[in-house]
Amino acid sequence: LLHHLANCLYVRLQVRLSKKPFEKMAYLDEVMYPVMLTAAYVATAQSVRDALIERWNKTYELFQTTNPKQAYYLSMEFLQGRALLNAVGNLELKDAYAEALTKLGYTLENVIEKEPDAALGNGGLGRLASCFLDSLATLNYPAWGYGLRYRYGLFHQNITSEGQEEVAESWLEIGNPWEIPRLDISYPIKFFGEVIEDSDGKKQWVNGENVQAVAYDLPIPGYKTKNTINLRLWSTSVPAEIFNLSAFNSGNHDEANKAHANASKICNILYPGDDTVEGKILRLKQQYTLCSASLQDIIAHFKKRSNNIVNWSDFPNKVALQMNDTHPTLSVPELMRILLDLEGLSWEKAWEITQKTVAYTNHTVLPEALERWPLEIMKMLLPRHVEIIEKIDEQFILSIFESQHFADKKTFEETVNKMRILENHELSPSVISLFDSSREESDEVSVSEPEDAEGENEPTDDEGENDTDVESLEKEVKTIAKPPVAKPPGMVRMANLCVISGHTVNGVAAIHSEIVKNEVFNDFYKIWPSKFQNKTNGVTPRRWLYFCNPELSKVITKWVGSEDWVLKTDELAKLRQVADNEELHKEWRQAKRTSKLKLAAYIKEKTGYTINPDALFDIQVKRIHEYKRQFLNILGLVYRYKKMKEMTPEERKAKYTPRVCIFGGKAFATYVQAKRIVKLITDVGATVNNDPEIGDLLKVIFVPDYNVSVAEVLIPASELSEHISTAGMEASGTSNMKFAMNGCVLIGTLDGANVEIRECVGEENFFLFGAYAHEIAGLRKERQEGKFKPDKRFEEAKAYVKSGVFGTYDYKDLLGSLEGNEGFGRGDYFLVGKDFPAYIECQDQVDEAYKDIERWTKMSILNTAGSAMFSSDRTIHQYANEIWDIKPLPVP
Ligand code: DL6
Repeated sequence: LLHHLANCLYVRLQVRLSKKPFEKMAYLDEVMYPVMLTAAYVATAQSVRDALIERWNKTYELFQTTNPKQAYYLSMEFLQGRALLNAVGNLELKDAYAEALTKLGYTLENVIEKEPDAALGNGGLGRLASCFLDSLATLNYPAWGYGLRYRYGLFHQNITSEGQEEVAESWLEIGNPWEIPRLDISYPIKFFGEVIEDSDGKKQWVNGENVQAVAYDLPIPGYKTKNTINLRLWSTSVPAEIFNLSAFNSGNHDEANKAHANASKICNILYPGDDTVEGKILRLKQQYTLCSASLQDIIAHFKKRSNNIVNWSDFPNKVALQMNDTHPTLSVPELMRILLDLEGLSWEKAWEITQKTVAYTNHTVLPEALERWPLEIMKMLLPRHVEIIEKIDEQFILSIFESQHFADKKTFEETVNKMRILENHELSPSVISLFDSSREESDEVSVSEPEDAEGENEPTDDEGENDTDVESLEKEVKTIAKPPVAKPPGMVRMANLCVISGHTVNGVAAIHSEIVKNEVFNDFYKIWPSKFQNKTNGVTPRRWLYFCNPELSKVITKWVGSEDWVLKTDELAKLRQVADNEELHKEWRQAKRTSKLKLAAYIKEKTGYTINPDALFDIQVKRIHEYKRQFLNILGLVYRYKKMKEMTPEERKAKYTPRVCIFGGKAFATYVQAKRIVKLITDVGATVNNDPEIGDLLKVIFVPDYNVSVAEVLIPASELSEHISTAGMEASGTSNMKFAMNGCVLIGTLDGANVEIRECVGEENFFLFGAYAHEIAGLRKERQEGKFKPDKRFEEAKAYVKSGVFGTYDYKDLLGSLEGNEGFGRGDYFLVGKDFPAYIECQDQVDEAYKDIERWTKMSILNTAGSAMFSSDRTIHQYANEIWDIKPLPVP
């Protein structure tokens, strides 16, 4: 640290000694200061990292020598955000670092802001993985995370007059002082090639493209514990010998570099577009790299910890592998392949071990998000894995056949086709013949059965034959008349593979787990009810309250009597007893105001808009998606603005509470409708915010480039937070938990974790509106039948957008999605029109409630008090006890 700072001071001195005119010097200071600040950040991070490495080593040694059962969390996404504040906070060194930096002419706050966000994720799923790591380390569980080290994280979002613009996010530009490159730990990864069978009938996967996965370790410190676990991220390269030296020397540089370029592109970006075959191959390569490298690593640990006396039956007693959604599904055939082809186990043994080891978390019920990959592409890229998947599929079909009675072949085929892993794939001849022979047997039996008399009315053999003749003739004619229909391509349903292979399947909130059991995977639930569990998500109270909201944290600590709540969030419930205390109310509001002022300054800097810190701060931040219904929110604001314009200033003031409505979130680059929603929000903002008649009564702000660090500024300042998805579509949501913890009142539908949050904070402290999940299918049907009559106010809002008040952009395609009755993506599939009247009426209740500031403050306190169960510590204890069977192992 001193070395870096000395360098910076030296540069400063040189500038001063150069005796440039003052203005020039000031300019140089301006240029130099950010550079020095970055250097100060890197230096600070490196010194913290030293402490982390020491703890990391102790933890690793303990795991190695004790050999406990360990959980491995495989995820394509980890949304870590910044590490510095979290690390010094968890090590309880924040004050010491702040003091040291002040002495050197910096502030910890400024230094912290120099760290780029590690955005190796898209949204809730990735952030959940990161919260889980924090809790696993804090609770001393033996666990590691595995992911990919993307060169570019989730894109940086610029907001221009055209809407969202995506720019590559090169978070590694200044290096990553937190990571430890482990060039000593690498594993071979193969793609393509072919499968051969040796003379003993053993399968071998040969030839093809070979790359290597290299480990980069990120130490993850627990809070108030020495335990520091590992997030191992894989990067890809090629072994040195693969470099084509002769091609290079003969001037064919691109050819020489081809293998390198191919390998490095695997970890270039998160979620490369997959509309093309190349895109699909790249995504599958990413998924396979994660699974194969992690499993090779896990097996290497297992062998080392067993002192190389390997008892494979013991593997599930030592390893719990959690698949975070379906992206790591290839872990199943990869573990099977290793056990079968490399370790020589029988199919039965390998299958038993695999099933006991892997578990699957489902994070979405959206049909388009349940991954399916074209079989032909997978076969080309991973030929041996497809053989294994085919065998698992067949084994599953046979088990269905054996365990259930089917009235006829058609019912059997229908059931199997719904549930099997391979879609649009012929049943194998052995399955068909098994079915046919069993039918023959049962037919034979039925001849002698007395019930056969019931078949009296069936046609005689002769009649039957005649019928068949006519039928087949008809069929033939139809076939000639109709052009042949192209056969749909075979697909691999990853979720079905997960459900069939995993010992446990869990949803992420109570209502979501019910939908998983009763709708999405109902056929499986009927066969294996005990496989299905619920694990309501959680968030780490360290990052999401204690560190990001120090003002409120101080107030909480004072009123609950100690800082124990940071580890035992149940303590927060003590706030209930003092929720009416005026002194607490004053301190609570003061803390909120400090956060609001901070956010106001941030918004000024990023958008140029000035906002009133005394207005109600109403925030909706999350990925932009039609089901999350930012569209409902902005149409509600359009209606509000229209009404305001129709009133006299006095009427306006009497009716409306001043509000700052803040949006943030990224639209997937190819999701056109979501990008139109962003454009509409910014267009509405541009009109409303510059309307002198409206002034501070309404501001509509789009905060650009929403990410973890931006959330850390927004959430503490929020007073009302919007979780307004179409009921039944949001698996859980986790920002709803963060907002509630920070004393924010929620407005929302009965969806995802909203349901449980409302129960915990009290119905009177939650603004509920909208259709219920069980009504949605009926409401959609009603629409399709043309029975839906839209509310007049909804029509008004749409017409106001169409009128051009918010600019010249043509919103016909966006508004068009709310019209008609023709199914997905059209016909208002997300029921914005249906919920609109309830939503704006509920917002009127919010206005009223905020006018009574004591009532509002109490609601806010009760939200924090009721948020205890939404700590990821609770969630992790449940995973540990009910899925993984792992025990804490604290470093002494
Ligand atoms: O479970 C974490 C998070 C939930 O809170 C959100 O409700 C859900 O939308 C999100 N799911 C995904 C699904 N992605 N895929 N596949 O991100 O998971």
